[in-house]
Amino acid sequence: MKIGIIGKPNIGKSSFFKAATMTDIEIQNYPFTTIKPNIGVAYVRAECPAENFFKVKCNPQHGFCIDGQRFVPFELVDVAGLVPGAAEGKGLGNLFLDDLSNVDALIHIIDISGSTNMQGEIIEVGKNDPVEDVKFIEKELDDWYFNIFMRGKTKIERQLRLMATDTPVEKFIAEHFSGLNVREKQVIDAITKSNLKGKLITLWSDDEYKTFTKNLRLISKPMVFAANKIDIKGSESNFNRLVSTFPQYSFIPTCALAEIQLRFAEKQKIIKYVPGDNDFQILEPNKLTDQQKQGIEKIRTIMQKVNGTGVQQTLNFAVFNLLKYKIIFPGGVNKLEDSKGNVMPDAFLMPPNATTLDFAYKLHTDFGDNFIGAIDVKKKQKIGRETVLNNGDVIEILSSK
Ligand SMILES: Nc1nc2c(ncn2[C@@H]2O[C@H](COP(=O)(O)OP(=O)(O)OP(=O)(O)O)[C@@H](O)[C@H]2O)c(=O)[nH]1
Ligand SMILES: [Mg+2]
Repeated sequence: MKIGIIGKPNIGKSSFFKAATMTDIEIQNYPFTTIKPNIGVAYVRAECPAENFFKVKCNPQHGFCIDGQRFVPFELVDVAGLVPGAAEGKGLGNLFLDDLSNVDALIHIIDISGSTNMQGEIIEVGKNDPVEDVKFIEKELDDWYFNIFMRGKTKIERQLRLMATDTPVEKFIAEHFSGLNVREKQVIDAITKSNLKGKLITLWSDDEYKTFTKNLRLISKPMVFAANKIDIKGSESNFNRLVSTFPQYSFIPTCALAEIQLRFAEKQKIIKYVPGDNDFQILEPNKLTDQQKQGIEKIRTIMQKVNGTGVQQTLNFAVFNLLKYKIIFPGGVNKLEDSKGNVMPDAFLMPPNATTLDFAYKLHTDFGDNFIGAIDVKKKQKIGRETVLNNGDVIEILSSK
């Protein structure tokens, strides 16, 4: 599972990425700092059943656990900034959208303080309207999908003519969009949402092509908005205006800069901070200068206002709300450790409809092929192969081998 970061230049995409992945990448106060994509590991935060349910300490082999909060890894991608007209080659163009073609969801970062213009140049706070930022990125993404569709339309129509009349069009459209990770089910949903069910593709109007590709984009690349630079004065009123202008979208106030500072202070053991918390504790006040203390207290004030820095909240929203993924833990009724004695070492992100059998296959092909049953370890109950798993389940797979 992979999530991409998108937005115009110089608004904090790489800062968000750096805070989430703790990798050392370039951040500058001018546009087009990032050209080649940054790919890294971010984490989604969830209650750890080891500490919260079984009351034992865990030893994660992937990700980590702090105070009973488990951090499960997934891939995050940060790309160059988009400018209006990118589809026609403006700025760096939109070729680098290909770097986002296989992501499952998008985090669209905007400068909520309105202090960067459409090209990403710094301007007076409040001079840019973030409403326009939302609109133009949407247009670029819509153009991206529309152009890909139009390039393949003739081929799709020809394929349909050659095949039996009952061959579903979604098969060909999904194949054409396979580079963007689009699945047949998503094409069907987009056709239904566009009121085009049953209408021959050759009879769709130009407007209907546009509606369909927009819906396909929304369904196959769901998006959450991170309203970044919320620390800058005047941002809050912009935020409220944005929320009321686009009631259909989700906006999370963020301060990527603060999250970077907190995570580095935590790494140096200056503070105790669990990513996603709305507060932190200073461990070594003597090691801080007055200026540093002032800086860190300023961060605390922002966090109290908007309930944390918003970075972890955005990552969690993308994984759990947009994609509806679930975290499933392998375990046994009599044994929570692996062969090396690590307690609940693994946690897996599974798609929304994943069943017990899917989980068995995820663990090992042999478990899937020789599946004879499974146990919900928390409830100590047998469950069937078709049971859809719940977020936070601990599952034991019983296999005949
Ligand atoms: N005040 C404030 N500044 C921020 C915040 N996040 C990032 N910045 C600043 O915004 C500027 C741009 O940050 P980057 O992370 O490089 O932005 P980007 O979107 O990756 O930029 P490009 O790669 O050039 O498109 C830097 O000066 C950051 O320090 C924030 O939450 N608050
Ligand atoms: Mg960047």
